[in-house]
Amino acid sequence: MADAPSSKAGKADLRFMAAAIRYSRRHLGLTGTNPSVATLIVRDDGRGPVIVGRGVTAVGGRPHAETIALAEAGEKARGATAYVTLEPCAHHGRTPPCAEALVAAGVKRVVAGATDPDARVSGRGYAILREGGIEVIEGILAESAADLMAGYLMRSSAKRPEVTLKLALSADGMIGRKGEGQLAITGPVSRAQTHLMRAQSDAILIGIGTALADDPTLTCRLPGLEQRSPVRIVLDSDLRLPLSSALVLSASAVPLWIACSADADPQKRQAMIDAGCRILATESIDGRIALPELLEDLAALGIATVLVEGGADVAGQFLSEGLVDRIALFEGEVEIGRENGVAVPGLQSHIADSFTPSREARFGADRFTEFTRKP
Ligand code: AOF
Ligand code: ZN
Repeated sequence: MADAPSSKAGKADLRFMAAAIRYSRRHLGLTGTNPSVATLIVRDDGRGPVIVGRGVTAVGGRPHAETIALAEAGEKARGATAYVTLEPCAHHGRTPPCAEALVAAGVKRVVAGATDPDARVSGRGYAILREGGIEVIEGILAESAADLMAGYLMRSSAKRPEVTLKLALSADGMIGRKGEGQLAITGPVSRAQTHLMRAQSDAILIGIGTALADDPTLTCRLPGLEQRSPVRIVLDSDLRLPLSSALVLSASAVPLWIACSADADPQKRQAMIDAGCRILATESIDGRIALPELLEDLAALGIATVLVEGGADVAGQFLSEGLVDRIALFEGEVEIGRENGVAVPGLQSHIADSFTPSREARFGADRFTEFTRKP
């Protein structure tokens, strides 16, 4: 991640901001339409810097990180430095402005990561701090801070969610075998990682082809994280998903949203609604859901991050329409063979043309690469 250095920030500032960014991961996917923000309050009484208060945006989005960190620091906040991964808010929402709280607590310096694009904040948070006599250093590790809030930032600025395409590829570049349902391409460590990605996403999306072939549940099944399953979305223009599918049968426990075309059979629609599903009637072109419209609707419903999990056609459609922001590519050791294999159309050229690797890892025997869009 190419974070720009700043002349006013010392080594300790970078270290504490990096720690704040790591801490902000704690509530990823749990803060509703609010981003998961972290605040560290650090003071140095001559014997080296010490963290005296820390906070991360609470589950559900409130209280904000600053409120929690200031409450912990108490009087120790006076004269301290606050590290905030996002510009402190300036608006009277359901809580009073964090920028005013930092001033009132007597904080001396604020070191901030990303600027908040929310029209109620954008620059005004910094202005309140400065007017209150606080030294403000903006944009420290801004790219890393923004990376963890990409969904929030995308929803605020582009009015659509951030889209991550998750793919498990065989050693010869296939995502499955023709005519077969789910196939174990990657190992257990990769699968656990996928379930963690689900837990940290607002929604997970598949096409009707995958729903029919695999009959998946798409929930997060990591021990302890079962309650963190995202909204499940199926692209199903003609409402072909059976009421007896694992998805529909679990619709009362985990939300299931069906994107169908506006002229889909009204009786089938009603049956889905009665089974606990939410219907998203969307324009469709040649039997395919118009993705830009659907994404706009999802953003309006509060969805900031979408994990696209299959299959080949859906992946190809998102890629060719330029709607993928991030690719999570898991590569296993299994060979499938070209004749029987199913591939995502144009995957390699899309990656080469529009994406750049941002993270690499090994999960057991599998290789993992995350790609983000080229600037
Ligand atoms: C902060 N600290 O921890 C977060 C912030 O509905 P409200 O009142 O909670 O306001 C939501 C807005 O607050 C959101 O759009 C973003 O601008 C900001 N998020 N701000 O100072 C935090 N999560
Ligand atoms: Zn706030």
